[in-house]
Amino acid sequence: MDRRRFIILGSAGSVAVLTGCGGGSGAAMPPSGTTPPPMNPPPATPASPLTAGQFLADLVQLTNTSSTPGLFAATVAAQRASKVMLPGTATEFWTYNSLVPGPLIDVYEGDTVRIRLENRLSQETTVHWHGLPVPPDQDGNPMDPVAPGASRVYEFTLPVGSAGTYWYHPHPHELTAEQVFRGMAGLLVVRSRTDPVPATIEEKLLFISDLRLASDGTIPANTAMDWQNGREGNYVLVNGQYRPVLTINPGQSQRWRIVNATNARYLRLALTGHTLTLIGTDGGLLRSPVPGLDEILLAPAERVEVIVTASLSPRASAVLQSLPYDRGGMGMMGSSSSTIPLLTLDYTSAATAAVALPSALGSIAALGVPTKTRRLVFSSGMGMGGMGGGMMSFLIDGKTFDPARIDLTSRVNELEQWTIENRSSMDHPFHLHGTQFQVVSRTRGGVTSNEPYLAWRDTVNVAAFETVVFNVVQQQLGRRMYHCHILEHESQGMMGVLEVVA
Ligand SMILES: [Cu+2]
Repeated sequence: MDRRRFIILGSAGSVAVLTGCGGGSGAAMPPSGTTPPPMNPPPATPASPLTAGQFLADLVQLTNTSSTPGLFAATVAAQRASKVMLPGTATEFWTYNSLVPGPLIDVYEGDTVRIRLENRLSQETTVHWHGLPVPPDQDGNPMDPVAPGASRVYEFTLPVGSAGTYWYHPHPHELTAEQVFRGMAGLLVVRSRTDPVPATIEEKLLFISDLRLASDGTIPANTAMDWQNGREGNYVLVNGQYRPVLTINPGQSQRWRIVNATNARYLRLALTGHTLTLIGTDGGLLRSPVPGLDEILLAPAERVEVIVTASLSPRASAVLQSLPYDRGGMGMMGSSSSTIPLLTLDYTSAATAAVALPSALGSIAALGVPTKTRRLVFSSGMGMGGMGGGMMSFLIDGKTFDPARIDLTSRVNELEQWTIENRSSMDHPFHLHGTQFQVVSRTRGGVTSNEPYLAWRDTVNVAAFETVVFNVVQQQLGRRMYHCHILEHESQGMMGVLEVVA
């Protein structure tokens, strides 16, 4: 008998707790499993689509339960919850605190963050603090799982200089992809008390995720093709909403922090009738604004901060959309060739005086001259056990992930130059835990382009047959993960372990 109880609250952002014993998802394929899933296409878009055009909801903030200055303490429960997506139908998600997306963690540089994770799922999980310089044993490595029914405390202090736009998501061995596509991910903003961007420039948080719904409102398991290409849904959501509306006053500037929290979708962001001014990347502000951008490519796990200035007439309207992008997956013509509306920007009639953006933003400086170089190679090959063949495996330096193996060793505080060469015909976003790096150059088709400006990143797209060079320093001892952030690739082992030693 199914003992789960559904309590539906219904409105945007609110979801209800599911109680009772549940099995697993019942459908996810263990990446290393021996039974391949059917090579079936994703279910068709449900007949009654999601409701579009609601006002963009603010993310629900995680409440700080501490009264101690400088300490942010809270509990986050990994649990199933349901939310109405298709009219009249409850969709079961896996969530943090029953919220889709997860609660916003809004903290300052210098704060100590103490988060208790309670795992009420039926499989192990972890919380990874994507991009933050937290100690390795607090970073939710797959080697440190929290068992079903168990809990643990993650604690770390945010150093001065870490202000930026981050996110958190699970990182358990082989299970990351499923836990994220079922809803587990949230935004984490680290603020500076000396932020050079005027507070009169209103901030908007846009947390973009991908959802696939079957016609019965359930979230289906990955198909074999998803495990190959990375899963894309049939809806792209902003703050958990489908094509919401954001308003802006004529003349007003807004600061948008945008997160690509999808498993595998590349967001080639463009705002019709407008250009974007880039002011920040994953790990914080650029040295100065980069204005006049027609589009920004945001690979899975990347973040940007942009200034949008309302330069059109009162009552005008614009659409934030994702333009076609070919990332090289097999049979992906459909998804890569379409333009996807994400959000409508509606102008009010009340003009607002423009606020000038300072020409000097962050204090980012070049890291210097590396004293060690290393090279990593992305490749793909025919995997084993695919009946009749056809299943690719995705490799780093010819290997798949082994949690017991140390793949690379770095000396703490040594400046290294990493070269990531992609010998496969698909794009792969490279992510390194525990620190931010600076891209130096990118080489494609024999042409090398130096990076046009300094930027802190923890994730960088390495396009098919491209080579990317970056400089990086690891500042804490212990084991760090590096991997492809197409989460289906990560969960199948396109990942390695870096040990940072004294
Ligand atoms: Cu990949």
